[in-house]
Amino acid sequence: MWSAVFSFAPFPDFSMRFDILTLFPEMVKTILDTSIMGRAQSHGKIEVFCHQIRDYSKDKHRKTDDTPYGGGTGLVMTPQPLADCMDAVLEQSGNRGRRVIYLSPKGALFTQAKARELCQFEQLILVCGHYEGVDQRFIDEYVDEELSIGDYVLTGGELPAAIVVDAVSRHIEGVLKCEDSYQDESIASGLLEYPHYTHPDTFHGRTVPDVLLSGHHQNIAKWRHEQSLALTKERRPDLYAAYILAHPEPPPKKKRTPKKKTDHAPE
Ligand code: 4H7
Repeated sequence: MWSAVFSFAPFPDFSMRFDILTLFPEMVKTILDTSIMGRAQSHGKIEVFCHQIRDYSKDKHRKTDDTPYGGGTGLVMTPQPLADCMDAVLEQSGNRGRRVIYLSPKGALFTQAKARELCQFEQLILVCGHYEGVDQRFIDEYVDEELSIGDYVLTGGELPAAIVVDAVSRHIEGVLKCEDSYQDESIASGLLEYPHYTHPDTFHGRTVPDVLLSGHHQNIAKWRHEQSLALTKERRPDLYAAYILAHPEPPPKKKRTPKKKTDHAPE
């Protein structure tokens, strides 16, 4: 009876809404309609809307870019289509706890901690720049936060936007199945993941480590942790140092020295 009532609930309980402003909406949509992000959308855990900035251009040729003031090479995205696109999104999506993010190599580094922080918002609006980027006046008026996914140069902010949606969505309840999230433990703890093996037990003459075939859960957990530690120490000394600081080794247990038996009572 209750389920019948709730199935007609007027408010869908979407956990998080993402709006992406871009000149190439199909590029982002294709990525986010696939695999786990696609499933999260069809299960109503996240909503993704891609908006074509060009649709808001008031130019007779639907232009969205122009030459930079002061000269120089390349084109800059003009503020009018971006601002009108943003105003339409803000109007559509009502009064929510939201954050407007501009993806650019000048932004603060996007990390796992930032992904966890951003999943608290009800809506993220992601602005993708192309060409030389967007007019600074649009950024000053609308953008809360500028983020970079890493120290490399890309042709547009579309892939970074898809990466932010993916990394943030993983923190929303119900997006990952139990077995998907289980794998997260080691990286979330600040260590790199241990190596994984599946069938067959011999492949091209290479065997699976014996401990994984032993069925001894405690030994397996210990082996995996040791592998994670060794790999992190070798490849990411920065992460390793932070991990060791946060997890100091417990002091070695003192050996108990048996009390000497005395004939007479202590004085
Ligand atoms: C916004 C501003 C993000 C978007 C400038 C975007 C790397 C990242 C872009 C630019 C991006 C990242 C302008 C940077 C042209 C490159 C030659 C698109 N690249 N461009 N420059 N690391 N590129 O998150």
